[in-house]
Amino acid sequence: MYTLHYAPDTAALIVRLVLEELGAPYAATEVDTGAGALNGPAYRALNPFGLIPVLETPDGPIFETGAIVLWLSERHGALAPAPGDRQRAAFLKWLFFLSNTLHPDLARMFHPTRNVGPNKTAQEDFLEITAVRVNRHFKALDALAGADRATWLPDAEPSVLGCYLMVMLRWAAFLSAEGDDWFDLAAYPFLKALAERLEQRPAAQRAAAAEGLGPTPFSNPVAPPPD
Ligand SMILES: N[C@@H](CCC(=O)N[C@@H](CS)C(=O)NCC(=O)O)C(=O)O
Repeated sequence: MYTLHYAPDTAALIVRLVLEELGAPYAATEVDTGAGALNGPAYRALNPFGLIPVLETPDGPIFETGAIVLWLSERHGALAPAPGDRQRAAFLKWLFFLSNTLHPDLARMFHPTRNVGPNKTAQEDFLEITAVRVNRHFKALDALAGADRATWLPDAEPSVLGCYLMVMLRWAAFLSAEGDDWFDLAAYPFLKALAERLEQRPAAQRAAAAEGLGPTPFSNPVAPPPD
């Protein structure tokens, strides 16, 4: 039994999707971010950086989304090529691309003030430059999904990469709607097809229901209901 510390529609959704796809038993504990729980000693004991998600496991609490999903895939022997498999190198390369490059770019776009300060022009420049980068990332991922589906995003099977990528698509759609419509999933036909396929999976539907994300959480996300 794992415990996932989450807030709705955060990076914890990636972990929840993986747990649901694995069919692993877990309890989900919502972090009361509004009440400052991320700064409290109990949460800091789990993650000294005070960020979501944390997964409590028999091996101790794990933070960092990429580390959690990699650990889960290894522990359960699923959703990724196993260590030693010839497809492992490609899998790791793209997992780290998602967690080290795409994820931080998108995450920074949610917090322009935190990243470039209060100057509105600086914020607009920052968002514009980052949006160009993010679209470049999605273009590479779309080309890969089209050219090399069998090796990194199995067509019929879910994967850790698919779970990660779906939440990134969701965030891009929200950020774009709040900004100047810089992201259009239709421009990435292989990612769009993947989103439409993965969101119909029972695991994705369960995760979406748990967090109130609507019936098409990846291909056509609607904002979660207010608390
Ligand atoms: N690199 C971390 C990033 C985690 C992260 O930034 N989580 C966000 C939610 S998606 C958070 O906890 N934000 C609270 C805050 O920044 O105060 C990971 O991959 O888990």
